[in-house]
Amino acid sequence: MRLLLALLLLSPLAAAQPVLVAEPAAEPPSAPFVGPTVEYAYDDGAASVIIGPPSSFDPDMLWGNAFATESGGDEVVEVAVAFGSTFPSVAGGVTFWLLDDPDGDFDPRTGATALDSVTATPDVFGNTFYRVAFPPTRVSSHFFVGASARLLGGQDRPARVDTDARADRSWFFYAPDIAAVIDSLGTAPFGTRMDSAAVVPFPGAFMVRATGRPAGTSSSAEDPSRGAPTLALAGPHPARSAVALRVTLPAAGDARLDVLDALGRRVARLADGAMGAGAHVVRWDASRVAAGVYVARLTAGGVSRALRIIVASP
Ligand SMILES: [Ca+2]
Repeated sequence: MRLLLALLLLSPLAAAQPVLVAEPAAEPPSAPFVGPTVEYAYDDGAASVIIGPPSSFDPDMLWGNAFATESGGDEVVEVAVAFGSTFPSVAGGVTFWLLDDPDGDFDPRTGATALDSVTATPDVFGNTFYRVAFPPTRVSSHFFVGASARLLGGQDRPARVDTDARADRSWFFYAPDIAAVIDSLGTAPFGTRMDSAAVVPFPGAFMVRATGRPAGTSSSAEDPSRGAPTLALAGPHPARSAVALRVTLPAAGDARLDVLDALGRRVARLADGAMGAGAHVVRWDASRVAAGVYVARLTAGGVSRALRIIVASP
């Protein structure tokens, strides 16, 4: 437990940040949807503690909340996170994750798999939420939303904790590459629930929220049945070891997804056969290929799509 204690570096905000940066007065842009929504949140909008890694290592850190899906909110369209003002100091942005966790235990280490992710660079800090629009994504009875980033140990403290709020549904992880363990968070080298008295000096809820709406209310512009097959990145990029690709098919049919190296040689075949209509996240384990540029090629519905992928050194 002494080791685990050393892995956590938590500071009262007042002590860590004697001078807070000014918060911008302008509201961040709102997400492009209208209609009734469900707001998932545990915090009350004011954090008293910020969390980051200790100076002994520079990890990927993931922090977020587990929620039970509410009626009328089973299609997640937005994730919102409030950041500590000591962030960011490493280029690469923040990855915002949505995981489905149907086993109902509010524990993302068991049974949770990533549905989608969006990478962006926050431009607001403090108790102002940075909002990220998600492709409308259906969740089951329970889900987990979080943010991950590559952090400088001892310097970055991006995760804001509301110590007035319940702590038993907030989770905190370190890993060398979060994307590589996102579908099996139980294997992350370090993970804790935020009410664990042994390792969490300041229990509370992370300021990580989600917005849901009734499933099936997608506008025609978002309807995957319109248009041609598409291929897009669905995870952090450049990738280090795990690459997530989002394939969207307007109609069910045969689809083939290959990865080619810079010389056009096939290095992986990720799909070859029947695939249903709609969006699918397909993962490529790039841990055994050399760093460099690759091309993902999707062939479906009589058309071909290519997407450039950069695999970074681990
Ligand atoms: Ca679970």
